[in-house]
Parts: sequence; C-alpha cells; structure tokens
Amino acid sequence: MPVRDVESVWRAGDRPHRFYFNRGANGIDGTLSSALGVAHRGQPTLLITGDLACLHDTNGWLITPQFQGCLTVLLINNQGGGIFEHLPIRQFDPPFETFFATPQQVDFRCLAAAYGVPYHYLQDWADVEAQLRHTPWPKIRLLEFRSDRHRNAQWRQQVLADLRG
Ligand SMILES: Cc1ncc(C[n+]2csc(CCOP(=O)(O)OP(=O)(O)O)c2C)c(N)n1
Ligand SMILES: [Mg+2]
Repeated sequence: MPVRDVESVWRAGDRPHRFYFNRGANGIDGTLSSALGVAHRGQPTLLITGDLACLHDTNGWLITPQFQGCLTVLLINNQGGGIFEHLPIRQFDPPFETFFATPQQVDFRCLAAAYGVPYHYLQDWADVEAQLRHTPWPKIRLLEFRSDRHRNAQWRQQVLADLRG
C-alpha cells in the first residue's frame, strides 16, 4: 500500500524530494536492494515498505558493510498483504487469510539484529515524526510501525465514502 498511498495523496510541493519505486515491474521483490542502491553514495533515503515486500529481500542487508550513505527503512507491518483487503475475495475466509493475506509472524527486531541493523519500534505517530526529524540520520536502521490491515481497509473505505459525500 505505501507506494499506492504516495501516488494517491502525496501533495505536490517545491521541496527537492525524489521518489523511486519498482512499480513498473509490479514485483515486491528487490525493494530493499533498490532502496540501498538509491541511497548508496546518494542523498539520505527513506524506504517505506510493507512487511511482505521487506521479507522478500532481507538479504539485501548483507551489503551493509560496503554501503555508504543513509538508508532508513520505515516498515509498515500489518502482518500480510494489506492490498488484498481491497479485493472481493476478502469476504471469503477461508481461503482469504491463508492464501491471499498470507500473515507472517517474523520478529523484525531479531531479524534486524541478525544483519547488524539497528532497530526501533515506533510507539505512535509522534514517535514516527520524532525519529524522522532527528538528524543526522544513521547509516542504516529499521523503524517498525504496526498497523491492522483489516481496520485500515475499513477506514480507507469510510474516508473515500465521506469524500464522495
Ligand atoms: C515477486 C512478487 N510476488 C508476489 C506479488 C504479489 N503481491 C502484490 S502485493 C503483495 C503483498 C504485499 O504485502 P506487503 O509488502 O506487506 O504490503 P501491504 O499491501 O501490506 O502494504 C503481493 C504478495 C508481487 N507483486 N511480486
Ligand atoms: Mg503488509
């Protein structure tokens, strides 16, 4: 969802932000490595990623010793594919959870530690802002934010309905 959200609601502005995404190929594979590539010897970079996309490519962190730059990974962990909550199949469980949402129970704190990547659990939105505002950013880190994909999908539908009036 993060890339869709940026496409949908990011306000145009004159600040020099540059956006990159793998959307053309539509794959969730390689997301972390792409961000590492963008950040290497480049500008401080923020990767906003889902949990499944991140897990697809955690070995990208193996490059950490050679990496030069600043990459913060903001992980939105909603325990599976939030995008699928918006499909009609959502109403049929089973098989929805097992075969579409595919929830996972990975402990990202332990996973980050395995790669030597500093980890921080984000308590709330104020914590998100505080972590991102505080500069300079470290070379590499993982910030985990938990969300509930089902409630999130319901909230989105409500907001869209309200906007339609
Ligand atoms: C290589 C690859 N495998 C499977 C898919 C199908 N797919 C699209 S989105 C998605 C789930 C993404 O989940 P997550 O990264 O947690 O993001 P969320 O939708 O929860 O924000 C999957 C499996 C894909 N696009 N690419
Ligand atoms: Mg997810």
